[in-house]
Amino acid sequence: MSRIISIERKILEKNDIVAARIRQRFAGQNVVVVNIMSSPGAGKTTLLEETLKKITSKKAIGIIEGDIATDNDAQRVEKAGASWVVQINTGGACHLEAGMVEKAIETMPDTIRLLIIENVGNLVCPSGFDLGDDYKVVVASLTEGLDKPKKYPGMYRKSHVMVLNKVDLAPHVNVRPDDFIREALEVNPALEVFKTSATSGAGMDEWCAWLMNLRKPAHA
Ligand SMILES: Nc1nc2c(ncn2[C@@H]2O[C@H](COP(=O)(O)OP(=O)(O)O)[C@@H](O)[C@H]2O)c(=O)[nH]1
Ligand SMILES: [Mg+2]
Repeated sequence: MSRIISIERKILEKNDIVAARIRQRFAGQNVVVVNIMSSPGAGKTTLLEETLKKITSKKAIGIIEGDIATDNDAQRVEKAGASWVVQINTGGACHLEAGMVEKAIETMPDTIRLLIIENVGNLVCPSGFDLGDDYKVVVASLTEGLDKPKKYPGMYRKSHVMVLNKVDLAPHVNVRPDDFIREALEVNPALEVFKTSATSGAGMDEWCAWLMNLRKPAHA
């Protein structure tokens, strides 16, 4: 049993070394890195497509897509106007690791000021792996049910921001957005919260304004 624990620690230590390297590289270039995480289907790619349509003319945005298989999401965000896109296929792994990101950014042009990473859909593993990011965002969907922040506290504790998406479905799923937000804040009172519907456009202006005004934080 102790052997399993020490292997896990070694994997995480190796990941942290690479993440520090990524953070150092982007600190020098003043590139802000945002790591977007959620369960599968919460609406990460739709949120990114709508975000890109609104702000890509004002800022050069690079996207790294993480999925177990397919390049569907890379195609979607490319069509929506991303300046540079790489699709990572993990081939089975349920999260991205810093080594995958370091490889992906080898071809990233210097013009990119904001790099958004869409992690593999999963509410557990992605939050355990530092990708050299500055901000972690959890996209929650109202359809997941009220109990998810407390069932998956690691994800909510590690995140700086929660985007509560699919608020347009509130009448159909018996979950009030404000109740979901209260549950999430009980897990992490420091969360900054946005309420969105990526399909109707509600709340998108506030979320896009936050992204546009991001500054490189002091850690970097
Ligand atoms: N009603 C509604 N559906 C949404 C919203 N955002 C995304 N969807 C739908 O949810 C499904 C999954 O979205 P996708 O962006 O692929 O999720 P991802 O797996 O987190 O990237 C798609 O059918 C989207 O059209 C939303 O705000 N409201
Ligand atoms: Mg997606």
